[in-house]
Amino acid sequence: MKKYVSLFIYLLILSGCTNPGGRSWMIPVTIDPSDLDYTPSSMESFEGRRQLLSDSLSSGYVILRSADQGSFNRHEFRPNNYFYYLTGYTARGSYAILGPEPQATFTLSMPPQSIRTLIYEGGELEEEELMEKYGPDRTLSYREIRALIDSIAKTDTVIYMDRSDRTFLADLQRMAGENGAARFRHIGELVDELRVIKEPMEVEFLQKACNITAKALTNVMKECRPDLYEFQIESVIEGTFLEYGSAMPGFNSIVGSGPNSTILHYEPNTRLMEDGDLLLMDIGAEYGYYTADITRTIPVNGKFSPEQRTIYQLVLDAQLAAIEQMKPGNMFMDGHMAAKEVIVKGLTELGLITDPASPWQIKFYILYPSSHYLGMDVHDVGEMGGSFSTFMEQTPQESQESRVLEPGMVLTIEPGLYFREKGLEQLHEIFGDEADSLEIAQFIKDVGPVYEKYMNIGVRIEDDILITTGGNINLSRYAPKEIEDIEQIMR
Ligand SMILES: [Mn+2]
Repeated sequence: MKKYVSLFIYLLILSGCTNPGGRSWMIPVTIDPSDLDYTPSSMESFEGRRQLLSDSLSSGYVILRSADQGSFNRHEFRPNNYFYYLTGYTARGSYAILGPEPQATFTLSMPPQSIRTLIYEGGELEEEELMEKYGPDRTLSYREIRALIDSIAKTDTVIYMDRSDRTFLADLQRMAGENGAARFRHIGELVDELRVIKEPMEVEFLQKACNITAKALTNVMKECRPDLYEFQIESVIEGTFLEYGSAMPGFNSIVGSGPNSTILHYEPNTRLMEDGDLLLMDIGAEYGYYTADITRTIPVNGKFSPEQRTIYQLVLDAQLAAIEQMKPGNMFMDGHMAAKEVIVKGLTELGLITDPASPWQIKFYILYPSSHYLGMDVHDVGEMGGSFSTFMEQTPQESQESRVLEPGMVLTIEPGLYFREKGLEQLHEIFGDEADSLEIAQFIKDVGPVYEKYMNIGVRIEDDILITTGGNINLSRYAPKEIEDIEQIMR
C-alpha cells in the first residue's frame, strides 16, 4: 500500500500539480523515515555516479573522507557531501578511494573501531555487509587505507579531493612531503556538473524537505503573535523539522522581526516581537542530506499594515514574474532580471527611485542576484555562467551571459526589499565612488520622506524551483505566500 502512496505522490510531482491543497493547507508530509532507507535502487544510483566519474578520471585518484571540518558546527554528524554523493555511505571516519582505468577500483575503508567507539557510538557494519550494501571492490581497515593514501600522496599523480576540507588537504600535503609532486585538485571539477542535474531520488528528498519546511511555516502562522521571542518561533520551526524526521536544518535558521527583518543573514533570533512588526523567516529542513531553502515574511499580529502590504505585494509580483521565466532554454538569470524589472518599476511609482536608469539607485534596493542552485548544499555547487558582480551589473536590456536552464536543475528565486533604518545615511559610503555627492544628497532629499514610511520593513519571498521539460515545478508550493492566505491562516 505504502508503495502506491509514494507512487501517487511522485505522479503528482511529475504532473506538475501546483494546487497547494486548498484552503485547509493540507501539506503531504508524513512521518516515514523508511523513505531514507538505502535500497538496491539507491545503490544503482551511487554506482552510476561512480561510473560517470571514472569515465572522466583518465589518470589520477579520487580520495575522499566522510567527515570534514564543516561538519563540526552542525547539530549532528553528517558526511561530507562529495563523499556521500559518490558512496552513499555515512559512517564517520571512513575513506573512499577511486582509482583510474583500466583497473578502476573503488576502495572503502571501515571506520576505526575500538572498544571505546563500540561503547560510545555503537558498532558499525561488518565487512561483509559493507561489501554487499555499498559495493566496493575491496574494503580496508582504517590503518591500511591511511597507509595506502600515504603511498599515493608520495607519487606524482593527480589527486582529486575536497579542497574545502582544509584539514584533510593539509594532511595530504604533509604525507606528500617537501619533495612530493602529487597535485591536489578539487573533486568539484569532476562532480559538480553531475550534482547540478538532480536525479528522481534527489528530487524526492528535496520535495520532502520542502514539504516539512512548508509545514513548519504554516505552524508558525498559526502560533505567531506579539510578545513572543524570535527563538520561540525558531523552536516551532525546528521542532516541526524534527517531528517529521528531518535531523537538522540545512543552515542556521534566520528568524528576524521588525528591524531584524532588514538584516539579510540575521541569526541571533533573540528579539521580543512587537505588535506591528514583520517577521522574516529564511529556513530549510534537511532530509536525506538535501536541504530546502524557503523564505516567508508574515505580519506578527496577523494583518499586514498598508505599508507592509504595498512592499509585500511588490516583492510577490516580482517573484511570480521571475518564476514564469524559469523554464528550459531560458537563462539562469532571467528570473532575477524579470524580478528586477518589476521592482524598479514599482519603486519608481512609489517615489523610492527617482531615476529608473540609475545603476546605483537600483543597487541600493536590489542587493544580490535572486537565484542560486539548491541541493545537498544550500548554495549548491555548479556553474551558473557568471559571478555575483557580473549578475549585479547587468541590466534587463543587456544580453545575459548566464547559463541556459535545463530540466533537472533546482534553483531558488528570492527577491527581497529591505528598508534599513540607516539605509539612506549609508548611501555616501556605499556609492561615493559611483555617484557624485550632490546627486546622492538630492536623492536623499527627494526620497527621504517616502523611505521613512517603509522603515524597518524587510520582505523576502523565496521558493525552490525544479526545472522540468515543460517548464517548472515549485517544490515549495505548499508554503502559503498570497496575502489573503497568510492572513486567513493567522486569523
Ligand atoms: Mn536562498
